[in-house]
Amino acid sequence: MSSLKSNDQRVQLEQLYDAMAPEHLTPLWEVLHALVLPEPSSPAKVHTWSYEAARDFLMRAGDLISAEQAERRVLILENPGLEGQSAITPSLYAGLQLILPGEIAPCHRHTQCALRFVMEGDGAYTTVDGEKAIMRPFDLVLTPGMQWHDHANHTAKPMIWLDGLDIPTVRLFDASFAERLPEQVHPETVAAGDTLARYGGNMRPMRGSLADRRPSHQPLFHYPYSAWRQNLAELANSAEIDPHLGHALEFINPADGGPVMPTIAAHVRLLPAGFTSAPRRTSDGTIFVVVEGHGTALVAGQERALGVRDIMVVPSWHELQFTAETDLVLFAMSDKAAQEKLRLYREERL
Ligand code: 1HN
Repeated sequence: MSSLKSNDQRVQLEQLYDAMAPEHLTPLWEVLHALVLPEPSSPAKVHTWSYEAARDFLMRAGDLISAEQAERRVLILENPGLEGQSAITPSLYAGLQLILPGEIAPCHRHTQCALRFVMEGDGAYTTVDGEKAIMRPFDLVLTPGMQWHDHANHTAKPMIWLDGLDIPTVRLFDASFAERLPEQVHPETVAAGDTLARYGGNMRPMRGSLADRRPSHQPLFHYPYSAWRQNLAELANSAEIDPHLGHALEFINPADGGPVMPTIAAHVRLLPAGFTSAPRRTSDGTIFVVVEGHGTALVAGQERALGVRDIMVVPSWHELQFTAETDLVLFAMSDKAAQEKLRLYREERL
C-alpha cells in the first residue's frame, strides 16, 4: 500500500488496528519495510573492550563471588546496541570468565555450543565428557552442545578466557535444554590429550575400533596455540598474502571439514607489520581478539586502536580494514557456520 494516506483513511485504519489488537492481529503493511531490509542494518554497534579495563572488574568480581557460587564467574561483553540481551551480536554471546587458583566451576551440559579462547593463565583445564583439555594461552577449546563440562584451576595464578556461545541463536529457536551433573566434577574417564592424539593430527581412529569414544560428528575439542601459531607463521612465510584477509586459517571440525561447531566458526589471521587490508564486509557479525601486536581497525569510516588482548565486535555488513603497526595476530569467531547452513552468508570484497 502507498505510504500516502488521506486523513480519513488514516483514522479508519487506526480504528481497525485498535479493534483487532485484542485478537492479536497486526497489519503487515505498517512494518514490512522494517522486516525485509534490502541489506543488513544491524541493531548491534561496533565496540572495543580494553582487556586491562575488563580484567580489573573481573578481578573485583573474584573478590566478591566464588566460581562455584556463581556457577560461572563471567562478565558478559554486552553489545551497546543490544542492551539487556546478553548478546555481543544478535546471534552470539561472549563473556570473560575467571577461575582463581583452587576453584572449580561445576559440571553441567546444555544445548548451547561454547568455545573458550584463553586470554591469560596457564594450566587450568576444562573437562569435556570426562577428558581434560589443559589450557595454555591462546588455545581454543570447544564444548559442543550437550557435552558435559566443568572447569578447574589447580595452578597458582588466575585463569581468564573468552567464552563464545550461541545463546541468542538457541533462544531464537526456543531450544534451550540444560542439566547439572549431581557431582561437582565429571569423573576423569580418559587421559588428557587422548582426543588430540586421535583426531588432532589429520588422522582418526580406525572406524569401528574401540577408539571411537567421541561423538563421530564432533570429536575434536582442543586446538592448541602452539600448533595454530606455527601453521600461521609457515603460511606467512610461503604463501601470497590475501589482500583482504592477510594470512588466514580457519579452524575446522575434522569430522566433515566444516566449521568447528554447527553454529560458530572461528579463524586466525596474521597481518605483517605495515600491511593494510583491503576493505571487506560480511554478513556474519564478528568478534575479534588481538593475540599479538598492535594496529588499528577502520570500521565503517571510524578508526579504532587495537592492543594485545583487546576485543572488538564488528556487526554484520560493516566495512572493515585492518592496519598492522607490528605483526598483528587476530583470533575471530562468528555465526558464519549457521549462516552458511541457512544459505544466508554473503561477503563483499571492496
Ligand atoms: C557456560 O556453560 C559457560 O561452561 C560459560 O564455562 C558461560 C553462559 C551462559 C550459559 C552457559 C561455561 C555460559 C555458560
